[in-house]
Amino acid sequence: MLADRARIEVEAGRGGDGAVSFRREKFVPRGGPDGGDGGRGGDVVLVANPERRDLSAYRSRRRYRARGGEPGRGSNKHGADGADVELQVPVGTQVFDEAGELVADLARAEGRLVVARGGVGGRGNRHFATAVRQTPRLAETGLPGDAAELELRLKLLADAALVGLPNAGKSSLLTRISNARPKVAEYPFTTLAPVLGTVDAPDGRQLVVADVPGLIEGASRGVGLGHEFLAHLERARVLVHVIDASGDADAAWRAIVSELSAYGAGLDERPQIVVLNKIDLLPRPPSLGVADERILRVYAVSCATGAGIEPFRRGLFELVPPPEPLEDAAPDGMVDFLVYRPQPRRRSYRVLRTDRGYRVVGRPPADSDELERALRAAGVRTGDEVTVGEETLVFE
Ligand SMILES: Nc1nc2c(ncn2[C@@H]2O[C@H](COP(=O)(O)OP(=O)(O)OP(=O)(O)O)[C@@H](O)[C@H]2O)c(=O)[nH]1
Ligand SMILES: [Mg+2]
Repeated sequence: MLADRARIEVEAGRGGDGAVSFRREKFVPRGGPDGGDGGRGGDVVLVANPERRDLSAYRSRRRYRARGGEPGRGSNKHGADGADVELQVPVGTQVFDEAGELVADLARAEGRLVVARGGVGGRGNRHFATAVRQTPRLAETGLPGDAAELELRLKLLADAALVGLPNAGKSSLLTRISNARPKVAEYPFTTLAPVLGTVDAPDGRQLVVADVPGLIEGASRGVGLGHEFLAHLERARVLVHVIDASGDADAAWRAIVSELSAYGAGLDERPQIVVLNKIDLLPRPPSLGVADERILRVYAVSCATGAGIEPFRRGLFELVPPPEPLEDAAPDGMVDFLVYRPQPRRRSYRVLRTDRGYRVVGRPPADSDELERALRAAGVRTGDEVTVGEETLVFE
């Protein structure tokens, strides 16, 4: 079954601490400070990978943490940056934050989104030398990395999508025209999750066609399998409306169109190719009684015998318009590189590590819980001394 949703927790790496160190040289009794800076923490990055089909990789594992930066060392040595964690997701993945807001849409192959930015490394003690303080016994701690809880949702990138009542023969049609082999059976709601198939034209063109579960009247209110699969249709440029022509084709057409319009998102305005299926069961070729400007063309086929399938397949290539360039496409053709900032972090204070413990400089947060979290994130443990302003406290 296609995994089209996943919830993940991401945490970027903490920046490495700056070092407290002094030069040691022969004949130089007191060398100057030479503590290097800590490395940056690794980012957590989503990468749109065209070889991924769904989000099943994120079903079993939910938490992803990037490595922290290494601490700085003596002799002005920088700590190494923490490695990034790259999470491969299918093209078409949308990212939502905890509030349910859409953060990004990875609609293009190789698009990248930094979902959690690594913390900056702390500065080493050489940055803290002044005329009066020539042997600074303090250095900055690294900043924590961003953390976020995200929901990933996959919207299939199909050129065309099959819609229709259950049992109309949508899966049979996809089997006829594409490489996909969805389950076909004589009972309604055989298809429970969307299936994609690739249709090849003799000239090498390819179309991706989605088979989605059948809709019934009331689907937009949650009847049957409901309408949640309709989200997958939003990106299809043409709908292929499959109708069992051995029944009342006009009524079937109206029922589906009213569900599409109840769903919204412009689905009911999408151009349609109507496929009247199961003509092997009819004495005469059927015709559709509705005339509607959304209907591009009507085909009569039999998925059972193969009659009419070839003209339909050719028509598909003719009627599906070429993809529109994405609005956000970079003008120079470069892949998107986006950064999602969960909470913009501009801190009014820093946490310094001293030889006795820690010192908070600047304007510390009024909220003591926030300060405690910041101290913990900086590596402060129970029993450590923390100086805030003029006060020195023991961290508990
Ligand atoms: N006689 C005849 N039967 C057909 C034809 N096309 C499909 N069927 C049968 O109709 C039944 C339903 O076909 P499916 O392809 O599973 O229909 P579906 O629209 O995908 O159904 P859901 O997945 O339940 O929405 C199956 O028993 C098929 O064998 C056809 O052209 N002629
Ligand atoms: Mg089906």
